[in-house]
Amino acid sequence: MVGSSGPDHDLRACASGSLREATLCLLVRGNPPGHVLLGYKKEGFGAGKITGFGGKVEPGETPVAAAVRELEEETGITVALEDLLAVGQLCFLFPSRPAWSQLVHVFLSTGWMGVPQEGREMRPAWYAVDRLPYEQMWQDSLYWLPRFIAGERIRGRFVFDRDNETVVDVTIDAWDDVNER
Ligand code: 6U4
Repeated sequence: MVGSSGPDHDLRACASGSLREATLCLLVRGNPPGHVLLGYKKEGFGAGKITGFGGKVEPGETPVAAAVRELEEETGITVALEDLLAVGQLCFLFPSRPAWSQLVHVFLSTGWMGVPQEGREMRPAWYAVDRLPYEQMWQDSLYWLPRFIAGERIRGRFVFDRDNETVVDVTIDAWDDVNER
C-alpha cells in the first residue's frame, strides 16, 4: 500500500505524538520471574482477550500515574510510582481501524500492595511464565511478553491486517529512554 494512509505513514505516526496513548502494566512474581499477573478483559477494547492491565492516559496525566490508576481500578492492587519500572513502548497500528491505533507505555513491577480482585472490567489471574495463554491474547503478545518478562527493554511496532487481529508487520528495537516516565 502507498500514500498517506499506508503503513509507512502509520509507522511515522508511532514517533509523531499523534497517536492516543495508553498504558500496560505487568506484575511479575519471583526472581527469576515465575508468574505474571494478566487479566481477562470483560468489556471495552479487547473484550474477550487476556492482556496486561491498563488503559488510556488521561489529559494532564503522566503515563506512570495512569498506570498506577488503571492497575488499582482493574485489580484493586496499589503500587507506588517508584515501583513501576518503565520497560518500553509498543505501537499498535490498525490501518483499517485507525481509531484503535495507539502508543502503549509498558511498566513492570515486582512490588505492590494487595491481592488481585475481579472487577467490572477485568478478571485477574496469575500465569506461569512457561504457560502463558497466548491463544487468548492479542497476537502481538508473543513477540513482546516473554522479552519484558526476561527483563529486556524494548520498543515494538505492530501493524495489523484488515481483520484487525492478524499481525502483518513487526519491528522491535532496544529501548533505553528512561526519561519516558
Ligand atoms: P477505558 O474506558 O479507558 O477503560 P478500555 O476499553 O478499557 O477503555 P483502553 O482503550 O483504555 O481500553 O485501553 C486499551 C488497553 O489495551 C491498554 O491497556 C493497552 C491495551 N492494548 C491495546 N492494544 C493492544 C494490543 N494490540 N495488544 C495488547 N494490549 C493492547 O496486548
